Amino acid sequence: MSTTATAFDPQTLEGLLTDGGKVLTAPDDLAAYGCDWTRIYDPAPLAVVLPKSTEEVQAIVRYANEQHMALVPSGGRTGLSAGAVAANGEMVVAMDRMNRILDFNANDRLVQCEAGVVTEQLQQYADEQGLYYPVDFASAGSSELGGNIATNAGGIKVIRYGMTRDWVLGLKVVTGAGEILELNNGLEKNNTGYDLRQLFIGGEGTLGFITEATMKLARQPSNLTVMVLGLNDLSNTMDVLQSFRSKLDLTAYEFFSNEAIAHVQAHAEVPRPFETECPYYALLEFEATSEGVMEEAMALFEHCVEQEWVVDGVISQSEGQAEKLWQLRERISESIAPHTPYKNDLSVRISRVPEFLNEIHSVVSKEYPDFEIIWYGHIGDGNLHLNILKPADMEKQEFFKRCETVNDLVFEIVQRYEGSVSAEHGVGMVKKKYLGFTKSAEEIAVMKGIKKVFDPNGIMNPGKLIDSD
Ligand code: 2HG
Ligand code: ZN
Repeated sequence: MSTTATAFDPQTLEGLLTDGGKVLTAPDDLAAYGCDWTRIYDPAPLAVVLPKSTEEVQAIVRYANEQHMALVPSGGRTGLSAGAVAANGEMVVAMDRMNRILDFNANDRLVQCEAGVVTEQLQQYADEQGLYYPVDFASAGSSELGGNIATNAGGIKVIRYGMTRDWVLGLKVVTGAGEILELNNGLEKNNTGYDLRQLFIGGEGTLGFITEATMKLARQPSNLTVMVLGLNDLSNTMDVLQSFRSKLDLTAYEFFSNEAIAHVQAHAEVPRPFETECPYYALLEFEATSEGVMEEAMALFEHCVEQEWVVDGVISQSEGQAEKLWQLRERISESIAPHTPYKNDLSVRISRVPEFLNEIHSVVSKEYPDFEIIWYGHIGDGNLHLNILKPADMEKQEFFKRCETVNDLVFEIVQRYEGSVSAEHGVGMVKKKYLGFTKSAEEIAVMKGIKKVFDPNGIMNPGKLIDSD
């Protein structure tokens, strides 16, 4: 079917929005709502619609089915795989006005939210209740819950708390066929066959739109303490991880290269953690719940130094210091953004990370010796962010084209290591053509069959994740 509407009349659509939703068609709005943080594609939506209720979303989906109109869901648009890009005359369905926290129950530790609730808003709300929403990442101030769920967002605390999927106990969705489904109703246990909720989590809006979610909250962590350690050898990051993990429950185990720190220093004036310069750094975090835990952490640090795994290190003595040390990791992405990075978000089993990284590094640097390669990521989850920076004198399109030529080599390594071409950023438009490096043809065929069930006319976020046959 055609994914572009032929005769679109904003007033007809607005007439269907009986709860106060609205339609935008001004060029500035189209430009803003038509793209995410990927910045590879030029935004070209037909219009933007901002519904106020699930029933309005249902009316929009039914209208789109009648009109053969493609729909693109839009949350905070902080994605990095072009999952929320409208570059082909689609209608953007933006959840910004569905941003209310609807209900909270302290006994259940559940909070019911509309899809447009901003991640930080949920984190703050949980804090006010004396609880904790643990999914966290640098874009928490802009990203919206519906988008987090649709992309199964990960972030910096996955080693302890898992991905967004682990916190969703209920969903309200509008399917591509225009049906409203209420899935799982906040139940912790519900063993009644297929769990359709899980298909919408990480489904990238290709099956339907999430309009509400019931999220689980955790107890607040206490006295989070951060260590940054300098290492000479990448393989030692795994020795250090195993040592610390054997005695402490880590809430984070992150990694970044010396080149990454140099960019943060230049961009954000964040000081180095210590004088000694090392090729690699690990950042770990744990709850220092007692003096004993702190002593244990220091003993582990000394052990790692004795083994010559760690060259130098620093430990936070206050919340403020912990936050400063986190900036070394959390501000990398924004610091390299001016260099138009080409991004890959890869994962393998954690034991294989060092050899995997080294192999990819040598392939990319052999092919493009003049390109700067920046490595960082959630190494405790086996998740590495590979960013290749654009040389200042090279055209953006030319640069991306060259990076794509090396992708086949990179993804061949991913496939050989049985890893993933997208660990946490999703597939969207950017990684769609590489899906076969991680999923088998049979698995992709089943995914297409599932899409057909929920979205028979192929109007939901077409061109993302998989093509409907
Ligand atoms: C992070 O871990 C984000 O900082 C962004 O997932 C990664 O910019 C990137 O490549
Ligand atoms: Zn990340």
